[in-house]
Amino acid sequence: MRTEVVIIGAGPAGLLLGHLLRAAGIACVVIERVSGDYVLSRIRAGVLERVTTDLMTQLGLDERMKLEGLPHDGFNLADSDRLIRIDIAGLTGGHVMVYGQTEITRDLMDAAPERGLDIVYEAEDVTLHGVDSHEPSVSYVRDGQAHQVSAKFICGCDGFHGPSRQAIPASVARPHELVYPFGWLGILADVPPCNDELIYASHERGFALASMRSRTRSRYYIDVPLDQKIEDWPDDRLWDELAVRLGPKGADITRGPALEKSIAPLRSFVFEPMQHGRLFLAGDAAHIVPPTGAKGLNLAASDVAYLSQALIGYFAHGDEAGLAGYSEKAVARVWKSERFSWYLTKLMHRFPQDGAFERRMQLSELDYIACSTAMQTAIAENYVGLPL
Ligand code: RFL
Ligand code: PHB
Repeated sequence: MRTEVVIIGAGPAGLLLGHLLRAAGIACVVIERVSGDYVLSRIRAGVLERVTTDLMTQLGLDERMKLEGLPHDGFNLADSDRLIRIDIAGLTGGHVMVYGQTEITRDLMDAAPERGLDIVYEAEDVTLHGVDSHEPSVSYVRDGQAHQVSAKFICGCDGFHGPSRQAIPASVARPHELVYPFGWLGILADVPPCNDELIYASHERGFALASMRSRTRSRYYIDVPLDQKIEDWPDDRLWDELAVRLGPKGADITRGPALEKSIAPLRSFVFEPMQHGRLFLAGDAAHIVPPTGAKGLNLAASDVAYLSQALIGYFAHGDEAGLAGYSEKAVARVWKSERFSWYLTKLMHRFPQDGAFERRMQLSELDYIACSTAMQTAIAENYVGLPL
């Protein structure tokens, strides 16, 4: 089989890119390792920046997001005693949208057949060939049958563990990585959120986040050492810990049975360059941010905004300049998000090597943020999303 662009991975990056290319009349296929239901079962991001909501609007796929999403004009940082509200709307004129990654993914998957976007699910042994050549291709096995798709370009949107990044030779690869000594234990429950807006809390006992998916569905996280398992955290123990760590709002938590519980390790990672020959990387395939800044999905969306423009320029006018400049443009934005996510992670988490002095530094920084509009503005403009 032949097409113009093969996209590996049907996460938000791959699906958004596929829809944007189809909307411009470019033939493409998305190849995904697992089933659609499995992709939708992964509970991940909850906060969307304008760059992400704008792409959904541009595609005409924002109807449900506008109805069910919750625009948030602010969020809170907390220590044990107080909430510090960051007034996103007042300080930047913008807002973020609380709408789950699962929902955005579902909207993109549901619209695929009517928009002529082919998605091959449950493709095994996905392998890239000839990324340096003019005729790259991807092979895979489905239902025991071998397939090969050749194309002008391959877009690797296959997340941190996918094969695309590995297809870039070690001689040109520049990976940068920081692994954190904890993970986030998340719980999803059908209970009303403890607060109208998100709370990122830094407590003596560790980090906690109060988030939500709707007015009746809450998402909470705490940080846990990497050697801990889900079984160490029965629901009651987790609710007790959240009630303590969430400080002033801990008492307002409504408890309920977990619909989902999982532990995600935290990592900062940037892979440069984000292109090699005819292969382009986008989203988690090229970079990971710790979730503290709510940036991962939004970075995937900004990569795809740049990459789709470059591909559309190529197919419309044979213009190669956009493609040649993709990595440099995308990486510049990636590092800004990496910095913000790293900063908030360092500010809000207890690190095992830290002592009383480092803790006082964190509290003193929170104190400064509480009384400085300049600090709040810097945090708000990063949280709401830097311009493309
Ligand atoms: P994904 O979503 O990982 O999708 C990659 C897809 O590629 C498939 N794949 C393969 N396909 C074919 N062949 C192979 N060999 C393949 N190997 C893998 C996978 O099955 C998958 O379907 O990457 P993508 O599209 O780049 O999207 C990135 C986002 O998913 C990620 O950055 C966010 O979820 C990060 N994130 C958050 N981002 C935000 O913007 N706001 C948030 O509030 C937010 N919260 C979070 C998060 C991530 C979290 N975890 C679990 C890491 C909260 C958490 C807890
Ligand atoms: C979430 O709701 O899952 C969420 C919200 C904000 C974050 C990370 C995760 O920073």
